[in-house]
Amino acid sequence: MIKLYGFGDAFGVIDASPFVVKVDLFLKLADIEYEFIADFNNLKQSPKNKLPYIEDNDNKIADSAFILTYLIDKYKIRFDTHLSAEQKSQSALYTHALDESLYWLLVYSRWVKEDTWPVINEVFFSELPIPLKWFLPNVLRKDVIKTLKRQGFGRHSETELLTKADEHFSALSVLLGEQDYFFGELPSSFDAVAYSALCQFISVDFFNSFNQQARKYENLVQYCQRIEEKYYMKA
Ligand SMILES: N[C@@H](CCC(=O)N[C@@H](CS)C(=O)NCC(=O)O)C(=O)O
Repeated sequence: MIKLYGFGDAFGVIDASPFVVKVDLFLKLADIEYEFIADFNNLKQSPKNKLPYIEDNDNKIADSAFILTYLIDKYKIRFDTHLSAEQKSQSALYTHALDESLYWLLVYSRWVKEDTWPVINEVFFSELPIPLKWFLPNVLRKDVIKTLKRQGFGRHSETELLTKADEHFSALSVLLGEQDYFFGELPSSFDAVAYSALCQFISVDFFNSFNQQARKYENLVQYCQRIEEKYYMKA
């Protein structure tokens, strides 16, 4: 059976990483049996030192995008066949927008925002032994701040970053409209991507300005609830 390696549930969602949630939901949508192995230490065994990765017999595949491509090819997943060539191209570009732009805004909103960092510190690091928990969280936080500076978003003000985040939420809200899924009545692989990004703002159990901005879009909130009722048995 396929093994999916992630960090584990946090803030009321099944994983703190959108990329892990993406693969998890994809496996559910594709009706592929798998075992979810949640442990922060999975990072050490990951071929790319990031999570998620999967193991399928002797194959280890890392990176959510490559994992989805692997699963689609190997298990002949057909749930994107109702998409036109144009919609498939849109799905590819939207995925890059969420994975490579909205993701960094999520990172900022959790690791840098002064009002949210204490929540993250508590949830991620409270079980670390002393003296590790006295210094490791701050070392890691400094490293994330440096990464964001290099990536570029760390040079913007919080107001500018919130505006950028809202551009993603607003665009997703328009794209979804009144539909059940992003490309109509049936789910596609983009729904795994979209839900995985949105749930990290909408379904989590804390209330910073980024989360609250996403929650202003009623159809996105309902979309997350629909997916959770159907695939995560949340009422
Ligand atoms: N492009 C990768 C990104 C994976 C990724 O960035 N994972 C983060 C968690 S959200 C991680 O493992 N971070 C740990 C680290 O960088 O040490 C994917 O799509 O899987």
